[in-house]
Amino acid sequence: MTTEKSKTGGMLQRTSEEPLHVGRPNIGDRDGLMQRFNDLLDRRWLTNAGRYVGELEQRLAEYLGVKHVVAVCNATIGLEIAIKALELRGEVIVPSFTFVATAHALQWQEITPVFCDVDPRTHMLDPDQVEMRVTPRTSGIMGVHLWGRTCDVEALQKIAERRRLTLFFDAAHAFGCSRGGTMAGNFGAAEVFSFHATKFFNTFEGGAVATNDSALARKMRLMKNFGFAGYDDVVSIGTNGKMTEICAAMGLTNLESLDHFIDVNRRNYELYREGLSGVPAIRFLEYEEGERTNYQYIVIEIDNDRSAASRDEVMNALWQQRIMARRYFYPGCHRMEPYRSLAPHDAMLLPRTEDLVQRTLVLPTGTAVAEDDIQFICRFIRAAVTGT
Ligand code: T4K
Repeated sequence: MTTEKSKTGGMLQRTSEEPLHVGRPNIGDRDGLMQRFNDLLDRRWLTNAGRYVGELEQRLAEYLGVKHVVAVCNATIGLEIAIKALELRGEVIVPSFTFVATAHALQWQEITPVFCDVDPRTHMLDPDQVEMRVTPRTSGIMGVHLWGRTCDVEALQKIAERRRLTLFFDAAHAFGCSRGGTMAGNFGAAEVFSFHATKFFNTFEGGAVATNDSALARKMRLMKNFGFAGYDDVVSIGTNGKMTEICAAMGLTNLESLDHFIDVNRRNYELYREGLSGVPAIRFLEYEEGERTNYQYIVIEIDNDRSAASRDEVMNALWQQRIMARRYFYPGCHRMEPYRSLAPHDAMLLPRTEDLVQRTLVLPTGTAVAEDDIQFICRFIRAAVTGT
């Protein structure tokens, strides 16, 4: 890629027309994928307890070291099924700084998501704040592992035990991550992963609920298939949460390239760190030493008071270069409907979330992003933030 000085503010110009996305899908071995596609077409088995879904569930359970993995059509439905199977009701404490699916999965079942503030260092639930949001109506806590790190599981577990609440996790970002040497998938009553196209490990659309509770797993397996225990035998409420065979084929294929995807993400992360080091107005989200992580999001915070350009100005300038950086999770779930109308004063209780949504910027990564793309992005952001 070549670059040159532009007329405006010494900004650099990107010459490639190809947009750079935050969530370009990683795609494993295409020949292997096509073989699996042909095989499932030959067998004419497309969904409903297919061979590939069974194999994927087994491989995932081995990888995570967890007893049960229930594959689902996406993480949102996975969350809904877990919430229903855990018999939650009333209120559940969640962060507002998350993708809106976290809150919607509760509200969809007329359970109130009670938004709680986060630790500004990790962007995840602050246990002290959680404690303050417990009421007699609270039935659970849904921790969200953001960006490829796990939240403070131990502190949340203590609160849950003391207050007799159900603890479970939205682990949409945490596939392949560990805490204290234990893989995410083993914490709380259940953990829900997303395998959406934009996740570093994808099944086109998809997700999985992991649990070590056999009774819960059985219940969720029934629920994802309308409650059918056998032909003509419906034993519980259910929905259609099944993963298709074509999605499982993609998952099995991508699983074979998982280490490669993580290596590329780590390389990208290190390039960004190096390229943006020593800029006082930029804070990098760190990963935890000694833990496994997928490095799947490149998250920076721009200090609007110390930067020559605000976060939004930087993002808009990047978009003009076809670098589609995202300000996840702006403006916070509490400022989205229906939550904004249901609890209009929540913003006052969430000062750190309010601050974070103005500072955070997520940058392109994954196998579709090349080294010189990252070097350009870093030079561009550095110039915008330092005003040079
Ligand atoms: N909990 C959390 C914490 C989550 O982050 C999510 C989902 C969920 C729960 C629910 O999981 P799922 O039910 O989706 O399994 C995206 C994803 O759709 C969503 O899965 C993800 N989190 C969220 C953080 O990001 P959008 O609205 O930002 O997607 P979109 O279409 O703007 O795409 C993101 C980027 O990826 C763009 O830069 C374009 C690029 N892209 C996208 C697709 C779909 C591609 O290059 N190719 C593609 O095929 O939500």
